[in-house]
Order: sequence, then C-alpha cells, then structure tokens
Amino acid sequence: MTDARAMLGWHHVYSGKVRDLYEHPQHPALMLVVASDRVSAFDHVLEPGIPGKGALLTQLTRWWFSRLSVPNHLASGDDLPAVPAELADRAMLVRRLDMLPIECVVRGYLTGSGWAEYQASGTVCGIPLPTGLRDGDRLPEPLYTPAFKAPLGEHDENITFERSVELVGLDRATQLRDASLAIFATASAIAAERGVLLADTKFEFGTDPTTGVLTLADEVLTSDSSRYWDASLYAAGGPNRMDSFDKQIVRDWLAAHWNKTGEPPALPPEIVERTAARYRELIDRLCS
Ligand code: PZK
Repeated sequence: MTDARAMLGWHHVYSGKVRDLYEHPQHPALMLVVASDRVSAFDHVLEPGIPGKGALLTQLTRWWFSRLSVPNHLASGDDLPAVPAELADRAMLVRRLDMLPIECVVRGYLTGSGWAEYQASGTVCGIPLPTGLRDGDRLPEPLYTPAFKAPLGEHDENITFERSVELVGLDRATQLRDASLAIFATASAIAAERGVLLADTKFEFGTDPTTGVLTLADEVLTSDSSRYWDASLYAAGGPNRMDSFDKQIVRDWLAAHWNKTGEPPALPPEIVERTAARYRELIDRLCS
C-alpha cells in the first residue's frame, strides 16, 4: 500500500532496494521506515516480492529492540502522528537521528566476503587470522569489520578501525566498536538458546540530536542484515552445514538460472514460497 492519498501527511524521502523512508512536515523530528516485500540478490531487485517479508523483518527488528538493553530509534510518547493502518505491520515510527557514516559489521564465523578475502590474503578486512580455516568456521573471536557507507548507489567500502577513527573520531569509533561487539555477543547467546547461530550482522547507529546519545537505528538482526544458520545442521557438518534462514534459496536458484548479465528472470512460485517459509521459520525459532 503506497497510495499517496492514504499516506496522510507522510512524504516519501528515499527508497533503498527493499525499504522506503518517509517524513512528515508536522513532525520533523520523526521518520517512518517501511519494509517492503521486495527481495534483492546480486544487486538486483527481483520479481515478484516475497509476500509477508516486510512484516516478518519488521517483527524481527521490533523483537530484537525489545531484547537489547541499548537505546534504539523507536519513537514513543504522545502526540505521535498516525501510521497508515495498511502499513502498520511493516512500518516503524522512529526518531530522526544524526546518522553515523559507518556500517558496523560483526562476524562470528568466516564466510561470504570474509571467506573470499581470507582465501586471497589470510586476512579479513586486513585483520590476520590463523591458517587452515575453512568456509563457515567459527572465528577465534567475533571480529568488528566496519565499512564506510558509500553515497547512494555505490558499494560500501570496508575500512580499518583506524580509518573509522579518522571519520568519526576516536571516542565515537571506539563506542561503535564496543557497542557492536556487545550487542553481537548478547544476540548470539539469545539465538544459540534457540538453536540458531548468528554468523554475522550489520548495525547502523546515529546520535540523538538533542542528547548526543549513541542510538541503534535502522533494522536490526533481520535476515536481510544478518546471516543466521541452523545450529543442528551446522553441528552435523557436511555440505549443508551453513543452510541459512535467509534468501540463500533465492541466491542459489538465481545462480543456477541466470548468468548475471541483463535482467534476472522472475522467481518461480516454488522459490517464493520456500523463501517465505524460511523467513517464517526463523521468526518461529527466535521469537517464541
Ligand atoms: C536513516 N536510512 C537508511 C532505511 C531507506 C533507507 N532514525 C533515523 N534517523 C535518520 N535517518 C535514518 C534513520 C533510520 N533508520 C536510515 N537512511 C536514513 C534507510 C530505511 C529505508 F530507504
């Protein structure tokens, strides 16, 4: 539901691949973050969407905010503007923060771009690691690997901690790293109790414009911003040990049915349904 007449004073500001951002002239200190059902892979938004995805990811973010004892951007109080009813299950009314230009990535396991770099140079984001690690291995300790938020449309750039100090100053950079590692440790423990491994995730923070307090923003610990694995499959080892609760089904199908040039083909109904079921299973496992 993106009918402008039903948006009751909300003005569209920006759309990312899968989410949309709105503001309200009568409430300049607030924003509305809306998660769509769009799904992206290999830098393309795919057709069709995954029914229910926006609501499931919003439910996950809200659930994690409620578990984490760190300040977050959810707005509360009276005199809040109405959220369009049709969007309520996939929208978050948030306080407008001064966003910090750092993507705070934490990796507990070696995979994805970290695995690729490790194979090439024995490092992850420049941090040397022991030899002999395999794809999917648990890291000796979780690594904070920040990235610089690239301007619209460009790819985020992995940076060293020292570069993050140049960008936001030593105190903020240290605060970002320590908060990210602490939240990752808390979330990993909660997920593990529920048979789910948190392989890696990405946080975004801002500062409250009136108090300066570091505040967790954006979506948190969703399957779009994180890799979750089934702990029992992981423990069993073998080729499926990293079977993940996200759009891996979509990526695998696309990799087998598209040569990554031109527009990707439409996802078949079976892939859409299996992906939706995987998102629901993560919620069932985590939030019950
Ligand atoms: C903010 N984004 C990314 C999210 C999009 C784009 N609390 C906040 N205050 C100020 N700015 C942001 C937030 C948050 N969250 C987030 N860009 C700006 C983003 C969702 C949809 F299109």
